[in-house]
Amino acid sequence: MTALSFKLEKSGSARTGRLRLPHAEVETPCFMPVGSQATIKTLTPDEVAAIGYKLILANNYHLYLRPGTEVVEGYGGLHQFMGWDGALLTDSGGYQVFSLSPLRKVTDAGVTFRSHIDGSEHFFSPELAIKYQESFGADIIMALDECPPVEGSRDVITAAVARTHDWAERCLKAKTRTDQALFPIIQGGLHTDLRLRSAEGLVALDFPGYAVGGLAIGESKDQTIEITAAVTDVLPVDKPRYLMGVGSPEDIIRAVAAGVDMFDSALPTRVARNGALFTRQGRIDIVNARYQGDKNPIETGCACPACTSFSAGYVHHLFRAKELLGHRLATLHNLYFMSRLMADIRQAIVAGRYGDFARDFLADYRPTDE
Ligand code: PRF
Ligand code: ZN
Repeated sequence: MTALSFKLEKSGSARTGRLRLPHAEVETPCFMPVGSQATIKTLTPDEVAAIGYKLILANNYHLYLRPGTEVVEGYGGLHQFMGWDGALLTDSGGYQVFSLSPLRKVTDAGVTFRSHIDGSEHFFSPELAIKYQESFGADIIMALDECPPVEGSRDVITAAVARTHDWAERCLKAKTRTDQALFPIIQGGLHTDLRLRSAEGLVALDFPGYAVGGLAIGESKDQTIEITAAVTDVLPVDKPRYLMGVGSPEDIIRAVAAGVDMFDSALPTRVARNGALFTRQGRIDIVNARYQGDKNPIETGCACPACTSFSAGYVHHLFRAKELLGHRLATLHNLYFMSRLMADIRQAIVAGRYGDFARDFLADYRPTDE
């Protein structure tokens, strides 16, 4: 079985395509909900599938630490463990080691880190990151990378690019399963020349797809898009491009125009649990007193399970009363919004009117700082 095939339906700077994976066929550009701990928080797999998702994310760092690779292996892999029969992508844990671990030491051999759960010491090498991700069995697995801070010196970022390249090569060699696709991660901070060096070096190794990492970590939105566009420019047109950790509706709209096919972000689910709900006009705060007694849905015309059965005033009440159903309905609404947004994006690209679609969307949508 080939692990991945990608067919462009409409090419151009904004593209649509069809991504065939062992567990699903996915239309791109796509958004992948984040389930780091083998759950899209508050939802069952059936609910995630019902609002339009066929490919979701899990995380090697979280699942290696808890419940551990042997436990998941005992179920025959992550699909069986979590009861999800769609496609899965696991992130290598490279980024989480840098963002979550209280202490870490990176050498060419790998990264030694402490668990954010119990402080215990662990080690990831490129080979181990592959071994663990092979035991989880996701359709797409990610190479171990070093994600330096954007404010890092040029020397630090140059070294991270070299190490990330070396690690990607070692991941490729360590891989044994033929039913998983391995994507490497392009780093290089905000330095266009380092980004191109990273991208061109990884392209020469011929992977089935490429990820852009090290962005959306504190730089301006204009910088995120500028670097992304520079990188996609040197990537093969016939392979999927994945922009990691992006993001917000307004960032996705612009990154699609820069040629990105895949996105993931915990933002829609995380802010939902704070009562921040997406609408075409921007995010609303459902906890605000103005929604008390409101008999309209969260967003008029929204076909999500929350908007078709409940009022904004009821969801407001659930948040005020700290009832868990509020978190569930808010999550369903935001993920449905993202799924619908991606479908609208694909439709606009196919119709050759993406430029107008993006302009109209951005004119209506009031962005939030986060
Ligand atoms: N590397 C990995 N995962 C990631 C990132 C990265 O740079 C980012 C950066 N936004 C999100 N997730 N491995
Ligand atoms: Zn809704």
